[in-house]
Order: sequence, then C-alpha cells, then structure tokens
Amino acid sequence: MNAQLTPALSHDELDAFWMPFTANRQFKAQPRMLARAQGMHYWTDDGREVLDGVAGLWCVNAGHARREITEAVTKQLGTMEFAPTFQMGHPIAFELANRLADLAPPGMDRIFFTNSGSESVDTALKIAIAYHRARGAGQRTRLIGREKGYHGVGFGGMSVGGMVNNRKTFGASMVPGVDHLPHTLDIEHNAFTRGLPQWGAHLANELERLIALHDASTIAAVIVEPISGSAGVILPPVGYLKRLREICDKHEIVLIFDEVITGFGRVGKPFASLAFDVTPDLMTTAKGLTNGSIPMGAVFAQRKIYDAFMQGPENSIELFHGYTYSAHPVACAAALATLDIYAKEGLLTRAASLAGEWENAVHSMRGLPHVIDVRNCGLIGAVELEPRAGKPGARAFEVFLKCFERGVMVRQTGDVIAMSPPLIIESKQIAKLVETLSSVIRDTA
Ligand code: PXG
Repeated sequence: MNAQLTPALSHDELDAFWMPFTANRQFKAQPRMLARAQGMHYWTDDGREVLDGVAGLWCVNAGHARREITEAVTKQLGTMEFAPTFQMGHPIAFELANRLADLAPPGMDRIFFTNSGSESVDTALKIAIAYHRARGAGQRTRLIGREKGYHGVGFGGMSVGGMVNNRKTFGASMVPGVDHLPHTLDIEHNAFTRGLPQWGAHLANELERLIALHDASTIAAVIVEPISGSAGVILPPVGYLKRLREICDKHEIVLIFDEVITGFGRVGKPFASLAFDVTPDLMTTAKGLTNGSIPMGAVFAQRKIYDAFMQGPENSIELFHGYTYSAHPVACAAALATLDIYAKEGLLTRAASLAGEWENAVHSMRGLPHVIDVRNCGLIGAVELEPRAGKPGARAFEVFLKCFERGVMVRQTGDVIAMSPPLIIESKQIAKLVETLSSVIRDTA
C-alpha cells in the first residue's frame, strides 16, 4: 500500500471509479496519483516531480497548465457556457472551423466537430458511407481497417481497429462488412531503422487483393493511422501511404487518415498528411486540438465530400449526425487559445527541428539488454523489448513502473515503451527522459 496517498482519499474510496484501460485491482492496490501539472512536468500527490514523456496521453502538445487556455476557458464560461449547434450557431464555432481550415491539408476545409477521437472516427466512417449514398453509390458500405490499428472504442472504431484485446470480448457485435489490411510492422526487415522504413511499401498492394475479393463497388472507405500509436508506434514504409492513395483514387474509395495522435505537430508539420505529402479525403483529429484541456475532436473533410451532401431541398438536414456538445463553446475557446499558442511558439513545426536530436537520443538505446527495436518519427519514439517467456508485456510494464518511480512518465503498450513528449521539450529534458529509460532498462532483467 502506498502510505503517501492523499490523506483525504482512503483506499476504499478508490473503488467507485471504474478506470479505463487500467488493471483496476493492481492500480488500486498501489495507486499512482497525479495531483498537479505545469510545463513539462506532473507532480504526484506526495509532491514528486515527474517529467511528462507522453504529453499526458499524446495530447498536451504545448505543455501543461497554459495560462492563455485557462483564461480563454474562464472567459467563455462567464460569457456563454453552452449553446446548441443544432439549427443554431455561435460565432467562435465558425471562427474555429475557419482557423482549422487554414491549417488543413489542401482542400480539407470543411470541419465537423466532435468530443473525442472515438467520436471523430465513428463520424468519419458514417460520413464516408453517407457520401457514397449521396452520390448514388449507396451499395458502398464496406469499411477497410488495418491489423494493429487503433481507432478508439466506438462500435465503428472498434470494428475497423485491429488490436485483438480491444475486439475479442465483443465478438459478434462488430459492425458487419469490415475487412483489414495487414499491418506494416516488420522487425525482421526494419529493426532499428531511423525514421520511416524503406522496406514494406508493397504491403499497400494488399488493398488491391481485398478489392479483388469484395469488389470496389461494395467498399466505402479505408481508414489507417499514418503512424499507429497505441499498437506500439508502427511507421508507414516510405511510399506506402502514397500507394494507398493511388489505389483508393483508382477505385473511388474514400481514404481516411486517423490523425488523433499525429495531428497538431507531432511529426513536424501540423498534420502527418502534410509531413508525408499524401492528402486523404477525411481526417480525424482530437487530443492536441485543445492541448488536452477540454474534450474536443474534429473531422476534416474534402470540400467535394461536403458538397455532395449539399443537394436536395434547402430546408432538409443533409447529415443526420451530431453531438449535443459538437462545437461546445468552452471547447472552441480552448481550441482557439491552443492554436494561438501553437502559432506564436512555432510548435506545429518544432518537432521537425528537434527530430534529429530526438532520433539520436532514442537510438542510443540500441544495444541495451532486451531491446529488439527502436523506432522514431518527429517527436515520437518507441523502444521494443523482447517479451519475457510466457508473460507478454510484463517486462515493459516493469520498465514503465520503474521509470515513474524515477521521475519519468512513459507509456507501455505490450512490450513497447512509447514516448511522445510535449512539443515544448528542451534538450536537457530529452536527455533526462532517455537516460532514465536507459538506466531502467539496464536494471530490468
Ligand atoms: N484514434 C487514434 C489514432 C487514437 O490514437 C483514438 C482514435 C480515440 O480517441 P479517444 O479520444 O476517444 O480516446 C485514439 C486514442 C496510447 C493511447 O497510449 C492512445 C490513445 C488513447 C489512449 C492511450 O497509445 N489514442
């Protein structure tokens, strides 16, 4: 038991909160409590400083407790805490959509607001299916995801996702008519590649195989993360995303990039699609949109997709979809303040200037005990450890715990340790992150 637990909270009081994606009993026996955050750091409830190596959960891109966001949110709460966006509007929703359209990849200037990555994904899948129907191809309902993909936890996102633990429990309740591309992780060919691997672009051709199986006329959309985060940082081989784009174009399939973690500067451009120079038809975002401060997501759509809906009688609702909190005014205020910070501090391109130093730092872990791969892109890094026999994930979980004890927060998924620090990180903090992780790996059998 952790004797230092906040006096106000007894261990019994830990039971009511059913924690997400957490080993509840293990956590509640030995809680790890964060109490405060500022800049690059968290502080635990017993006052220990912890360097944030994962930007919260890949979302706090401008660092913690930004005064400008607090002020914007406070002001908006005092002015108008809520306003509906069904058949009504409020100005900052339109202002934010315009600001996002200015940042967006070419032509992706129609923005639908949600409250999370999961909602953005389900929204994008529904838009893709409805788009085909609007253009007279209503038989196109099939969705193609990818093995090891993560697209949140809604029924749509879970179904196109490809992480077995997120799927197996829900068996037959998956959305029907979904198929999956193979993932692109191949340690045998690509171990310790710096940046994007050269081997593997041909894996995109598997889409042609699925099209031959199902026929293009049944397929609405393909959804992939430009870089998979949750499955342990899986990078697109050079040329892979371009090839997917070509095949989708050839067969009139909507291409969706899920940029929930890659959006808002993670890979050195505002979006990965800009960094990799491949433009999708729909793009899902959340997380960094508000610097993690207030829940919000956004789906970016090519204008041709939006325009396909804008037909029929002018008094008819074109898309029967939306959330009470779509474009919530407080979230809009937080997002606008966040975009101001990103612009003022050049954060949406800062990862590009740090990428070389970051790459050298994370690849310095090559050669440490049990390290079987190191992967990096922009300000994303991953170290893959050899699993303990019969105990997948155990070694990496121990590494995660020890890092936390030594004042560094990383993320563990399977046998991968992932890092995605706030984009404000400085050289000495990169060094501390990697030195701490290295020393823990050395000390972990
Ligand atoms: N798509 C992608 C690509 C994501 O990474 C979601 C959708 C869902 O977003 P919401 O806001 O509904 O959680 C995500 C979420 C991790 C980790 O450590 C990643 C996510 C969430 C929690 C942990 O890899 N990504």
